Amino acid sequence: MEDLEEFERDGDRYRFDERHLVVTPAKSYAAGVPAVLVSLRRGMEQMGATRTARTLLKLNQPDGFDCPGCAWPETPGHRKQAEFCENGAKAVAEEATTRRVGPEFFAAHPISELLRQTDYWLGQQGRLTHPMVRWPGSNHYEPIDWQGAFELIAGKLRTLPSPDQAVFYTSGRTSNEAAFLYQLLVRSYGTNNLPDCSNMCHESSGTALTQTIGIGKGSVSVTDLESADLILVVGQNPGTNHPRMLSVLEKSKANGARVIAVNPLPEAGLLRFKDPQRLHGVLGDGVVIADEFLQIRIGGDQALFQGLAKLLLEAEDRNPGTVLDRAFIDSSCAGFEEYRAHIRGLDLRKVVEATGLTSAQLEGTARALIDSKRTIICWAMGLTQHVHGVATIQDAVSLLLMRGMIGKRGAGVCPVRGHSNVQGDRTMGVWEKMPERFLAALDAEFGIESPRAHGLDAVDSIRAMRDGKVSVFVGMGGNFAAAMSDTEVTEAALRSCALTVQVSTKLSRSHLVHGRTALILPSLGRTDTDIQETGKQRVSVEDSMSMVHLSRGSLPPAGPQLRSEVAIVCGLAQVLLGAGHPVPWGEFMKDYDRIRDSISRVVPGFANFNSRVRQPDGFELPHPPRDERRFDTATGKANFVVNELRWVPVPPGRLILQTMRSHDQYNTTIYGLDDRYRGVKGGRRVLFIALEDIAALGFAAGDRVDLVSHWTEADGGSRERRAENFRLVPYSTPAGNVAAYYPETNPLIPLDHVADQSNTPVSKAIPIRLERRP
Ligand SMILES: Nc1nc2c(c(=O)[nH]1)N[C@H]1C(S)=C(S)[C@@H](COP(=O)(O)OP(=O)(O)OC[C@H]3O[C@@H](n4cnc5c(=O)[nH]c(N)nc54)[C@H](O)[C@@H]3O)O[C@H]1N2
Ligand SMILES: Nc1nc2c(c(=O)[nH]1)N[C@H]1C(S)=C(S)[C@@H](COP(=O)(O)OP(=O)(O)OC[C@H]3O[C@@H](n4cnc5c(=O)[nH]c(N)nc54)[C@H](O)[C@@H]3O)O[C@H]1N2
Ligand SMILES: [Mo]
Repeated sequence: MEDLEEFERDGDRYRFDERHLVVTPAKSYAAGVPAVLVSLRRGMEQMGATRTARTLLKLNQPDGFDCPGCAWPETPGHRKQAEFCENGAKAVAEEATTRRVGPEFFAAHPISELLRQTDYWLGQQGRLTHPMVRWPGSNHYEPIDWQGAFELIAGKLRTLPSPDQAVFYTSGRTSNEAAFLYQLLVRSYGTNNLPDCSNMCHESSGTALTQTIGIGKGSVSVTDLESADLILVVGQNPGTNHPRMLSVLEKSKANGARVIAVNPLPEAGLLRFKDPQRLHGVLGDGVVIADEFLQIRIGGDQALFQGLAKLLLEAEDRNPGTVLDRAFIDSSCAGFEEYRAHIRGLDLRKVVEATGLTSAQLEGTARALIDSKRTIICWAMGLTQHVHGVATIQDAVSLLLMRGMIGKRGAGVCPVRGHSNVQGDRTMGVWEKMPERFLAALDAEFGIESPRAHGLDAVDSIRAMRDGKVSVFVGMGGNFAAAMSDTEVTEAALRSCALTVQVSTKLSRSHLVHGRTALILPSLGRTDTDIQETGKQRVSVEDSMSMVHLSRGSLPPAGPQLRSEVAIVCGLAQVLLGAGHPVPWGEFMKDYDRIRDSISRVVPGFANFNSRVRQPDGFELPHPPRDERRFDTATGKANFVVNELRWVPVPPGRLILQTMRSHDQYNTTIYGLDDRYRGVKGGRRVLFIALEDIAALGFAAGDRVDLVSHWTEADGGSRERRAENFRLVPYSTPAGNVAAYYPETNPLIPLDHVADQSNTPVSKAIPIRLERRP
C-alpha cells in the first residue's frame, strides 16, 4: 500500500511526470457532456466550424455518408438527427481535415526523418494530395503522374515469374464497389493472394461460425437486441469502439433485458452510460448497462462457456425438459451427444481456475441463461485474438444451440465487427479462399478464369516476403506495417519487397517502411464527393448486421489529383490487363451502377441491387440460420463441436499481456494521447497492472519498465522481443493479467503466435516479463 500512497501524492491525480503523463482514477461511465465537447473540439481543430457542422449533420443519414468509424448499424427507420458518436466524429474529423500533405511536404521531409516521428504526428499532417514515388536509393518521395504510377506497377507485376509473388491487402474501409473490382483485378491478374484486416480481426469468428452455423456472419439485428431478455457482452469495449451500441443496450434494458459483461477490465461504457443525445445523459448519472460484471482472466472465456454448459446440463438432469430445447436439437443440430459427453467430463474446478470467477458467479450466470427466453451473445477482439479463439466462439455457439437461441427474434450470435465495411469487403470476394461457387459465378459473369489455389492471408504474406517468395505488396487502404504483429519481422519483410504500393488517405508508417521502389496513391475517402463521367457517384457498404446501404460523400476532395478507389483499380486494370480484357473497366469507372449490376449477378443476395439499395435504409442480406433456421454446413445442420478446454495460465514470474485500443485512436491512427475513460492523459506508453503484481514483482507505481516477451521459434531457438519505456499504472485487472495499447506493443507478438485454424495474430495473450529501466 506504500506504493499507492506514493502514487497518489497529488490529490486524486497520479502525476508521474510534471510535463506529460497524468493518470486519474478510471471513469465508471461513458459518454455524457465530455463526449459532445470532444467531438466538436476535434472537428473544429481539423476543419473549422462550418465544415464541422456540415459534415457531422450528413453522418449516417439516408442521403449522407456512412461513418468511416466502426461497423455498428444505424437503427432502421429511427435515425436521430445526429446519428453518430464521439469517436465517429473523430474519425470524420481525421478524414475531413483541411491540412494537406503534398509534394512540398515530401520535399521538405526526407523519409529517414519521417521514420523518427510517431504515428500520431504522421496522422496529424493531413490528407495526401498527389501520387508520389520513391525511387531505389532515394531518401525522398517525389511526384509522379497517375499513368506513370500505373505503368510502374503493371511493369513490375508483369515481370514476376508467377502472379503468386504479389499480395494485395485490403483494409475494411473500402466500399463494396471498389472491393468487388479490386478482387476482380487481382483474380484476373492470376492470384488469390488477398490478405485483409479481417485476418487480424474477426477471422476466428468467421471460421467458427461457418463450421457451426454455416455462415460466418452474425445472426441478429438491432431489433433483436432491443427485444432480447439477456445479452452477454464478452471481450468487447463498446464505450470506446462501438459507442452507438450503448444506446441500443440502453433501450434493451428499458425493455427488460439483463446485460452481463465479461471482461478482465471494468470498461466504463459497460458499467454506466450517459447518452449524450438525451437529456438524462447530459444531466444525470446515466444508466447502468451491465447488471453483472464478470472480471474474467485473460483467455478464460472458453472455460466459462464450457462451465456454463455443464451447469445447464446438470440443471436439465434435475428437471428434465426444462433447460434444453430438445425439439430444436433433435431436428436441427448435429453432434449433441458427443458434445454432451465431453462437457459432462469437465471438472468445474478447472473452470474456476481458468476464469478466476467464483462458483457463485458461474451459477448465477447459468441461472440467468436458464431463465432467459431470448439470449444474445456479443463479442469482439477479446475472444477472437487468442490461440483458442475459434474453439472459444464455437463453445459460445454451443451454449446458444442447447437452448435453441438462434433463428428466433431476440436471440442469436453477434460478432461486433470493426472497420465500417470489413464485412462487405468479404461479401464482395476479398478473401484468400473464396468458395468455388463465388469464383464460378465471377468467371461466368466476365469470361475470365479465376485461379483456384487458395492465396495467402496476412500472417502468411509476411512469412512469404520474409522467405523471398513474395516481392510486390499492394495495400488498398490500411496500415499493414503498423497493424501486423512482430513489427521487426514485418518491417524487414516489407523492406525486402521490390515494390510496395499504398492506396491511402493519410500518411502512415506503411509509407516509410517500403520496398526498393514505393508508391503512394492518394484516394478519396467516405466524406469526399466522387464525380465521374456520368456524374456524382455513390458507393455501398454492409454493416455488422448485414444491412447494405448507400453512402455519398459531400465534401470537396483534398485536391484535384485524388482519385476514387474504383477509379484507381480501373486505371491500373486497364494498363495491367490491356485493351482486350473482357472486363469493361472503363464503363465501370464511368458509372458505379454498372458495377452494382455485375455484383447483382455474382454475389448471392444482391438481386436488383441498384433498386433495392436506393430504399432509404437499404436492404438486409439473407442469413439462412436467422431467416429460416437453415444451416448450410457439412452436415446440413447446426454443429455442436467438441473442443478440448484451453486457457492461459500465468507462468511464474511472468505476466499475460493483452493489447487493446485507447479511447483516442482508430487502430493505428492516433487521434490524441488521452484515454479518458481509463483515466490516462497525455501518454500512451502505459502498462495497466494490478497493484498486487506491482508489489509482488518488486516495483512501485509509476516505475518505468521495458516489456520483454520470450518465444521459442519453430527451429527450437528462443528469441526475446522488447517494447521499451512503459510506466506502471495500477488498475483493476486480474492478477497476472496486464494491458497496454496497440500498435506500440506489436513488436512483442511473435509472427508465429497465431490462433489455431484462423491464423490470427494472438494480440490478447502475450507472455511477458518486466525489466526495470535504468
Ligand atoms: N474508436 C474506435 N472504434 C473502433 C476501433 C478503434 O480503434 N477506435 N477499431 C475498430 C476495429 S477494427 C475493431 S476490430 C473493433 C474492436 O473493438 P474491441 O474488440 O472492443 O477492441 P479492443 O480495444 O481490442 O478491446 C477488446 C476488449 O476485450 C477485452 N479483453 C481482452 N482480452 C480478453 C479476454 O481474454 N477475455 C475477455 N472476455 N475480454 C478480453 C479488453 O479488456 C477490451 O475491453 O473496434 C472498431 N471500432
Ligand atoms: N497488437 C494488436 N494488433 C492489432 C489489433 C489489436 O487489437 N492488437 N487489432 C487488429 C485489427 S482488429 C485490425 S482490423 C487491424 C487494422 O489494420 P488496418 O486496417 O490495416 O489499419 P488502420 O489503422 O485501420 O488503417 C489506417 C490507414 O488507412 C488509410 N485509410 C483510411 N481511410 C481510407 C480510405 O477510405 N481509403 C483508403 N484507401 N485508405 C484509407 C489511412 O491511410 C490510414 O493511415 O489491426 C490489427 N492489429
Ligand atoms: Mo478490426
